[in-house]
Parts: sequence; C-alpha cells; structure tokens
Amino acid sequence: MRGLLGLLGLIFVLPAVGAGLEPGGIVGRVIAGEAQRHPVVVFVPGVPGQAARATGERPVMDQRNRSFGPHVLPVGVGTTVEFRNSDPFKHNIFSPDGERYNLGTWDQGQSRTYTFRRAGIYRQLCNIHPEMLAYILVLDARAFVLTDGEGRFELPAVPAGRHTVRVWGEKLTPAQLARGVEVMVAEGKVTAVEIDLRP
Ligand SMILES: [Cu+2]
Repeated sequence: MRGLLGLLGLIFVLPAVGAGLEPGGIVGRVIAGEAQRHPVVVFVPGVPGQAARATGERPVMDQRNRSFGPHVLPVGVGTTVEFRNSDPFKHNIFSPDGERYNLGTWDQGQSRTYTFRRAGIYRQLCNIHPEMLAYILVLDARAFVLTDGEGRFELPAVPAGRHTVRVWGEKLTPAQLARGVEVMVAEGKVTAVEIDLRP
C-alpha cells in the first residue's frame, strides 16, 4: 500500500497544482475462488496517463530454470520488452499470437528486445522446451497492475471520473473475463472496489 500512501501524502502536501483534476486511485480485491491465487491483471481500458514505466526501466521477460519469469507481464501498447536468457543453455522465444514473432534462439547472458504495437494476449513459447509458457498482456490502457497472491491490487494515478475496471487471468473463464466493474473515481481520492467474479 506504500504507493497509494505516497500518493495521498503527495496530494496532502501539494494541493492545487494548477488546472486539471488530481488523479485518484483504486484499491481492491479480485474474488474468484482458486483463480485469485494466480496472477490477475486489473486494468482500466482507455485511460492514458500512467506512463508505461515512469522510471524508464524496461520490463523484462526472463528465462531461468527452464521457465519464464514473470508468468504474466502486463505492458502498455508501444512498450519495448527485454527478453533474457539466464540459463546455461539455449532458449528460443516465439509467440503465435497477435503480431506473431520468433526472436530466435540464443545463449545465456544474451538478450533481445521487442516492441509491442498491437494490443492482445501474447503467449510466450520456447521451441526447445515445449513445457515453457508465459503471457504478455499488451493493453490499450496505461492504468494496469497485477494482483498479489490473494487477489489484492492497487491502481494509482487513475484520472477522476467514471471508469470500468476489467480483469484478465489465465485461469478465468470467458464469462468472468467479460465482466467489468463500474467505478467512480473522485478527484484525489482512493476508491475501494471489490471485483467479485464468483458464479
Ligand atoms: Cu527454452
């Protein structure tokens, strides 16, 4: 919760920074039974603002111990992802989805990059190790975050106004993925929301 506490502190010490509404935040929990123990991406479609990465650091999809890390990586459209091989043997990276790419096969310590131009769910696969699987979720949104292991999340820097919060998770059914929750974010305030996806 440190991020949102920081945000609240910022709003407290910097009132009225000129024109425009102070962004608010959304905190909450996804309730989806067993599925909430897996990473779920919570996002607000069509909301610009939250920079792809404010720090400018590049999101990384690593290959280590014969598995991808992270298992789910949400990024905004236009983001460049760095693909790394940290294992002492070769890995390949390809995706049959969206823009479809095969970045090739390379050795430990090397990396390559790819810039995502089109939104979608991109499975990450390795043609040497068929058991390897991860997802890069490319979103037309700048407000997005992964839940923790209990379904909790916090989304800072959401513009004030009415929004629909949506979710994506590997273990969620199409009916659950189709659901959205309407949230009214007030200027400079943090709104709590429960996204209950139980049948
Ligand atoms: Cu591999």
